[in-house]
Amino acid sequence: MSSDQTEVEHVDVLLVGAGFGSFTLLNKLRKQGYSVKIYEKGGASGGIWYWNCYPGARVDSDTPIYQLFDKELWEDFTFKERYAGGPELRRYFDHIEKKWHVSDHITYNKHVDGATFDESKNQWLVECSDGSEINCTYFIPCIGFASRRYTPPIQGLSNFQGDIYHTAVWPQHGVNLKNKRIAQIGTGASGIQVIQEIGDRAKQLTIFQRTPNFCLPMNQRKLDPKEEEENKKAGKYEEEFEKTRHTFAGFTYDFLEKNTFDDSPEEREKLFHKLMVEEGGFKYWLNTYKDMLFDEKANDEAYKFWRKTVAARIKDPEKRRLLAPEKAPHPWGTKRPSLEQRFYEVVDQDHIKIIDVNEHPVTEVTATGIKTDLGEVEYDVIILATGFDSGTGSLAQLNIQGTKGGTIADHWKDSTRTSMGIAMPEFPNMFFLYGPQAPTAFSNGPSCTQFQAEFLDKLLSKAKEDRIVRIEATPESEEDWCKRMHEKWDATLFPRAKSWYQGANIPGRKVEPLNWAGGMPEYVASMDRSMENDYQGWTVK
Ligand code: N01
Repeated sequence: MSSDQTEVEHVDVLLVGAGFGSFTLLNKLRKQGYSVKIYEKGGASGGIWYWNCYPGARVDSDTPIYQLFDKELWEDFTFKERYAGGPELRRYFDHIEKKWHVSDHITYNKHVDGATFDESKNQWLVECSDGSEINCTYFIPCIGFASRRYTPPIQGLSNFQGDIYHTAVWPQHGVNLKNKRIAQIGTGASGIQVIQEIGDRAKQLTIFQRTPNFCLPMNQRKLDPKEEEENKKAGKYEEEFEKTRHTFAGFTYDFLEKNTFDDSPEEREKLFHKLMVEEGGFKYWLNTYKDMLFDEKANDEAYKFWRKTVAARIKDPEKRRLLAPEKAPHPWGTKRPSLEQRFYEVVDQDHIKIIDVNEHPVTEVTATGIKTDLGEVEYDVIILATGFDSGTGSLAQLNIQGTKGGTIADHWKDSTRTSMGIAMPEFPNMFFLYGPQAPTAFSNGPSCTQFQAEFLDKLLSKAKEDRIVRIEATPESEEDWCKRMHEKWDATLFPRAKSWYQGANIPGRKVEPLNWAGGMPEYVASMDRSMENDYQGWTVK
């Protein structure tokens, strides 16, 4: 009963967020006979692709692996480009809804605020911001690692009388930026995509850059529908999805079985050229020498080639210095490289300026512009491409109360702690996908959510069979996972970058590994082991 004594609806499983993770789980769990609902804060499905609808939004994983691993879905939907854009991804989500008849399971514009666990009934009472409540046996937020946006505390920002847009909550109706005087803060994945999309049509664009992005060529191309059909018939899609299970980042390729200095300088140059220039995408990052992300000298080689190749595309010497500096601010690939299309040519135009905020910090935003020690410049629009409180921010912002009374934010007060990046002690019957301490931002998103969903499907099927009503991660399993998280992380060069991979983008936040750096196969094996060993790492009742 709710506080006003009306009967509260009960479902077996409540999923939060209508993106890749929840759709995969919904389809699996309803086949098991579970009643399942999705609550989505936005007005349509797509998850990150609903909210991040800024100009130029596009995925960095290539077809076919950036979709649900389900023949039923791909047999009559073919992506048009090697790297799908935001609008096409949203059409793909419409396709899933229709094909799987899932609309009846989803409530849109429903914002989950918090939840409490009822020990006597072993179920969650979930509260929404419209005051409604729902009970569920299993509570599974699928809200990803980037649903809490970050806006830096910039002096005077609220005084600005022009328009301010954050890439993570871009207006659904779009924004006309033609002939506008634009300031953009941030050059992460979102920032690079916005710049290369709007740069040509802006009257004037100033990029406020704190760290250069070591972008890689996307080598985008249109896909031939006939060829894709033939690939499907020949079983290539299944082959590609299968490969993702066996690679570090859930892509179709993996690190090479050799180290950087196993090759001669000429061989190295040839390989680097092939990966970065000829093949493109993340190959230069994830299909390269296996010591690149572990050994400083090896990493230097990768940076040298990257810099030489990129610098050759930038005519303006000052822009070249800022975008491809002689000395790298962090080891190559320890912050996420963006996949660019004409980015360096676009920013090389005279109406586009770059201000390094380390050299010329923003002192104030005024009603009409932005001040640095170079003076004040007037703008019509400020774009904040300043990212997210990544990893933990999505879940920690919700008022989800554990059995000992604290929220998730309390649980993570001293450090982020999870069991296998999927659950926590004190939060029984609650699981989360694509969150902290899983392969998440180190992986192709749909691979990560697919393998986590497969595990939960097995876990909940066994629980049903064994008549188990309560599943909770043990404190020992959490401790063990955190130890392994650190061991894997500390062996790499990742700790050397001030990145959101470890929360270093938020002033005052604890710097700690937020993504599992041990690779997808080991991650999946860890989850499976817990099942093979009779719920090892879980307390079940
Ligand atoms: O966010 P970011 P994002 N003054 O945190 C800068 C996924 N995603 O939205 O690097 C000046 O990467 C900050 O500078 P620095 C994807 O996983 C994917 O771009 O911290 N600048 C940085 O340049 C992606 O990687 C896709 O020094 C400030 C930028 O703001 C992740 O989400 C598309 C600042 C923030 O970049 C995050 O991407 C979109 C300040 N005070 C998102 N504070 C695709 O698949 C911050 N910055 C393509």
